[in-house]
Parts: sequence; C-alpha cells; structure tokens
Amino acid sequence: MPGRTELPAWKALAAHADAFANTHLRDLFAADPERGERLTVEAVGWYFDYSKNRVADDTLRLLVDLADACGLRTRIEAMWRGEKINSTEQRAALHVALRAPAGEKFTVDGADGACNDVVPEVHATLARIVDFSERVRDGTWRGFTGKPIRAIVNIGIGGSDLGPVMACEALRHYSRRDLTFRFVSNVDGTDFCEAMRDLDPAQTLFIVSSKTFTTHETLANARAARTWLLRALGDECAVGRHFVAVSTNAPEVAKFGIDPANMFGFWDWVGGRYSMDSAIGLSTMLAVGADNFRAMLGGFHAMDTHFRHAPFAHNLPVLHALLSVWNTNFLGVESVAILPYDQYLKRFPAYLQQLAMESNGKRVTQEGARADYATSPVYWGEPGTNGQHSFFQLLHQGTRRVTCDFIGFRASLNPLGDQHELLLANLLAQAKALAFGKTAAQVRAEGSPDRLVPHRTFDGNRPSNVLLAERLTPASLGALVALYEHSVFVQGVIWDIDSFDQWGVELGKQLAARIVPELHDANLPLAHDSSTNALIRRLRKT
Ligand code: G6Q
Repeated sequence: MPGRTELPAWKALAAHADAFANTHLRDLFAADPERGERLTVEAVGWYFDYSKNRVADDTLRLLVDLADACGLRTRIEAMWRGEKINSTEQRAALHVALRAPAGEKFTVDGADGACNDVVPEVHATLARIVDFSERVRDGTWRGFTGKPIRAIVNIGIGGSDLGPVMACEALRHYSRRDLTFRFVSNVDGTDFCEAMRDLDPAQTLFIVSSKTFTTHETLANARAARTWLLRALGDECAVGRHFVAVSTNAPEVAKFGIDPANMFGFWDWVGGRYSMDSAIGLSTMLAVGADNFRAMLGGFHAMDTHFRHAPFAHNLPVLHALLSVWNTNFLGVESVAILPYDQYLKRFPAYLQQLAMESNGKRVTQEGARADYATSPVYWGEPGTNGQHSFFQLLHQGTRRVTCDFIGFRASLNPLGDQHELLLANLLAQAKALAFGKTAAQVRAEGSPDRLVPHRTFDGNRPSNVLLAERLTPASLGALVALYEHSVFVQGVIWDIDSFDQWGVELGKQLAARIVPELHDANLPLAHDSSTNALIRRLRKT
C-alpha cells in the first residue's frame, strides 16, 4: 500500500483543505440553517455535535474515503477476531472482550497454537472480583486483627492507576462513602506517605496492580506498604489479609508474598491503558459495587457494538477520530483540550492523555518508516468552568491551534439551586464563542474605544466538539471511555501506527536504572554527558 500521504484520498483532502482555507464557521452556519442539527450523531446515550468543526459535507465524505482507503473496516474486524494488531509486540488488543456478555465469543491464539475463546475466563475473573469485593464491602473479609476493611489503597502506575483513579472519581456519587479510596502511583515517597498518614493499618487493604509485577515504582511502593503494615501489626501473616494483587505474573506475585489465591488475573492481550474494565478495576468495583461495575461494562459494550456495526458516516467514534485527523493533518491543529463540564470527571483529561498520547504519540509507521505527517496531538485539559478562568484566554485569542472537546450532562447528580444551568450555559457559551468569535465591527458597535478594538475582537473559527449525555452514570461513563478508546484506535489506523505498544517509555527507564547506583555511591565514576554528570554530583547524598 502506498504511504498515507500518497493515497488519492489523502491528496483529495489536502486539496480540499486548501480550497477551504478561507471558509469561516460563520459562513458554514449561515449557509445551512440545519447545520447544528444535521452534523450530529447519537449513540448509546451520547449526543455528539460536531457542527462546530470546520467541515463541509464534502469533507466528511472525503474523510470516510480516507478511512476506507486505510482499510479501517478490515482493521476493526482484525481487532474483533483477536488478530495480533499490536504488531511490534505480537499481541492481540482485545479489550472489547473484557466487556463481552457471557455467550459472545472472542478468540486469541494461545501459546499452544490453539484458538481459545477468552470470554469464559473473563467472566470467571469477573466472578472472582465480584465475590472478593462483596466480602470486603459486607465486612466478611476482615483484616488480620479481625477488624473490617475501611480503606482501600491501589498501588499501581500508568495504565494500572489512571483508569482506576479516574473511574473512582467519576463514579464517586455511586460509591460507598464509608470506605476511603487512595491511589499511590509516584515513586516519590511523598505520594505514599501523604496517602497513608491518616489510615489505620488494621483496616487498610492494599491492591497491588501491575500487569508485569516488575514495575519499579509499583514494587517500591508495595514494599513500603508492607513495611508500613508490618511495623503496626508485627506479623508476616498479616500480609495475606491486607494485600491482594492484580497481575498477569503469578510467580512474581508469589515472590512478593501475596497468596496467589488473592491474585486476580488478566491477559497479555489487554494493554495497560485499556485495562480499567479488567480486574485492574477492582478498586472501582470495591467503590461502586458489582451491579454498578456491570452497568459500566454494559456501557462499554454498547459503544463497542455501535462502533463495530454503524456505517462510518454515522459512527460516533469513527467520526470523532476522522475529525481529529482532519484538524491535525489538514488544518494544522496541534493540541486537544478535554473540557469536562462535570467535576466528577476531573481526572478524565489525565486519563485521556495516556490513552491518546501513549497510543498514538509515535513517529514511525507499522513498517518502521518515518511518518511524513503529524500523528497524535497533545492532550490536556481541566474541568469547566475552572479552565475558563485560566487557559481559555489562549483558546479564544492565542496564536496556537487547539480543538476542544466539551463534555456535559443534562442533569446534575448534585443539583444546587440554578448552578447546573449556570454550568451548562458556560459550556454552550464557550463553544459558541470559539466558533463564531466577535468581529471588530461588533466590538465597535458596542462603543469600544478604537485602541481596544483589536484586543476585544475574537477571530472565532476555532473548532470544537460537544458531547452530551443525560446523566453521569456507570453506563454513560463506560460508553464515553469506549468512545475515546475506539477513536484513538481509528486515528492510529489512519496514521498507520501501532497504537498498542509504548517503546517510547523504555529509554528513560533504562537510563534511570543506571543512574540509581550512581546517586547512592559517590565513588562511582560518571561517564554521562557533562550536564547529567554535574546534576548527579549535585544530587548525590554525600
Ligand atoms: C500502558 C502502559 C503503562 C503501564 C505501566 C504500568 O498501556 O503499558 O502505562 O500500564 O507502565 O505497568 P504494570 O501494570 O506492568 O505495572
């Protein structure tokens, strides 16, 4: 297959973008009074308004052509068939199987060469975490001294942290308020010490979440946790009542001292950043209970089904992805602001940073050639309305090109006077202001002094998406996460990259391993660059 930029569909989009360069969103809306209703799609309870993107009907048609030319349909089916679409690691990426109802079939090639249906194992593990979390929640599972568990601490990092902490925050409304949840990820001792300061060891349960069980940050924190526990309880046997593990690596879990009976597994076909709905979500289940967790899986699955079957032109994740490609590759947008107008989604931007940038922040194609086009934009964000009083200035009048995803809910989980209307009004106003701006003539007509006219003018024409659902529920959260997972996958297909590996995090890890002993031992000779050598000398203990 020719390189992406050689595809006729890519070239057609490039030519189309040139012809489109001077078209303003104001013109597009003026020309089509139905635009705001027409350029929308609704799926699984999520309403997606993409009318404030700089697109015409032709653009959408050409983007679907590009998806076809890149073999998107085949790639989706390859994912569903459990093919090794993570080509550099020779693994399937079958997170859709984690939310498959019993009876659906998903197969992967086993080590023995046999084709195994993974759904029974998925449900067996689910049943085990349901059983365990119910025993903790109802007080049957007790700590070593016989007291019930009151605090749950998830120790994990990256994909073994960001999904669980995001989901726990997002679903706090549904969670058991008499249980305390903490998440320790950073190897910085401050993270652990601050998380532990007010917890009672006799009533604390640690979940050591690590796919590989070799991640040094997680193991360091897990060792610190064991020391903290044993200092208080004084008996090695306490570990069995206060530690469980979520991992694929039973031998390392056992070596750490956690009874394999208290280990919940997952599989190499689940990428870390795609694992919040596996046993890695144990903390989520402990917080919200099995029924809510299953409802979340139901939301994921409903979006999966929509993604697999809906025609591309009406497919929410596909459209979301194609618009990102359009903005990134043809309109020069460099970054995406994720703006949830819901305080419970405060960790959602951080979660998406990993999902999107670890998946698609790559500069080589599947075949190892250097991509001659942009890949993942930079993701960042904050809940509205807080962001409005900080970085929105740049969004409205800065020189950078940013797209915004506004996420909101019609009904609040915490109605307080008219504050929810105030919140929603802000969401709508920001999206409108970005799109339509304010012309110099409008500013003058308002009586502004001439010298301030340029300062008070807003160019507008800044693209945004609006995603709305009725209410933040476990199901709507699951559907939202699945939407972004699939959007990220589609973008990776268009960019011809492996969205499921993460080689880019390796080099720093290797260098850190070499520097650790050099910080400890002032006598070790240093052979780095002069900057690193000088910094090590400055930071050495002695
Ligand atoms: C995610 C990445 C990465 C991973 C962490 C933790 O997709 O692979 O963020 O989740 O490095 O790894 P472990 O779960 O193996 O500790």
